[in-house]
Amino acid sequence: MSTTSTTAEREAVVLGLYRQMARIRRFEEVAYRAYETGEVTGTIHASIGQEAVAAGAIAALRPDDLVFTHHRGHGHALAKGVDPARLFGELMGRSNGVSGGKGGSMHATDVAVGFLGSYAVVGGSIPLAVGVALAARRRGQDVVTVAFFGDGAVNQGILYESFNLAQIWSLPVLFVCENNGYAISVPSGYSTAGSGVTERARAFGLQARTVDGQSAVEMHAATSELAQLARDGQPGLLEAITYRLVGHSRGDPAHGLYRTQEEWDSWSERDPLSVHARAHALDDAVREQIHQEAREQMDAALQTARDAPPPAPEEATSEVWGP
Ligand SMILES: Cc1ncc(C[n+]2csc(CCOP(=O)(O)OP(=O)(O)O)c2C)c(N)n1
Ligand SMILES: [Mg+2]
Repeated sequence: MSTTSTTAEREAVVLGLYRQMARIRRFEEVAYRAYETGEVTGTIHASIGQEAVAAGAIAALRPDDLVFTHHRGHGHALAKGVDPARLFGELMGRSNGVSGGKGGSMHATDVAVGFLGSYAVVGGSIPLAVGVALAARRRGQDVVTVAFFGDGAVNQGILYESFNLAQIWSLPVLFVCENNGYAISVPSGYSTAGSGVTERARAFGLQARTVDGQSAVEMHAATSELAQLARDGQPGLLEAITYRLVGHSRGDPAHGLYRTQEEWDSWSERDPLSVHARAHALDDAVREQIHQEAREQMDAALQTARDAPPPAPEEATSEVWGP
């Protein structure tokens, strides 16, 4: 939010961020149920607990800015404007899916809204974003490209090749590391040497900040600042400190064998929806109305996906590679 925005504009942003987080939360609760009953056939990874990162960061971008994400990417897709019915369709292998129902959760792409895809390969989103930022600049397009990835990607060599090229070519790219402390069951402190990805990015000359990933407003403010710098040719990195309140994927209970109940409880008190409601004194009735709308929207979206036919067999190889 800029310092010149009016109170009404600020209130609209605050409510908009809560609404977006409630939509993402509900989408994933519904998707997870459909996954457990077998309606979603491929694997999915829920971002419950991490919604402020997607909602805050993407609300600070312009509609024509571009987003790449990783395996835990439903929130980024929805915040970027992907229709939830088409995202459910993708998860359920239906023809209305954003990738024609042939990709699933980790190969969902919707170019029309600037959502350039979710990627299963850890770190896969990173070099693609740098390439797209280079292409956009060469075409004279005034857009910022954002790559979301997890802390599990910070020891992939490609991240540092990407930092380097982004910096020497002054590319309009913003890296957003969602540091939820674990790569599956491995704590980041076990696998990552030194002081972490923010310091590593600074060593390349990038503008880098560590942000409270449980605060949608902080994510919004930091992204506004760094996206503007990226637009002006100064690439950046945000390290969002966050936590997933669910297991890594199916078969991993909420806090798993690798996280203590105490740790989970303390992060649960910092659930991003509660943090936001407390920080902005959101009325219970207003919150309930927003959650009710999210429930209705996601139930209807699920039904639309259920009603869509599966992809036609003759479409099996179309649009799998190139147009
Ligand atoms: C190159 C590669 N290695 C291993 C895997 C298996 N894998 C899937 S998710 C994951 C952990 C990723 O952790 P992180 O990047 O922190 O994201 P989070 O799951 O915590 O959101 C791993 C190792 C993979 N998909 N790609
Ligand atoms: Mg992680």
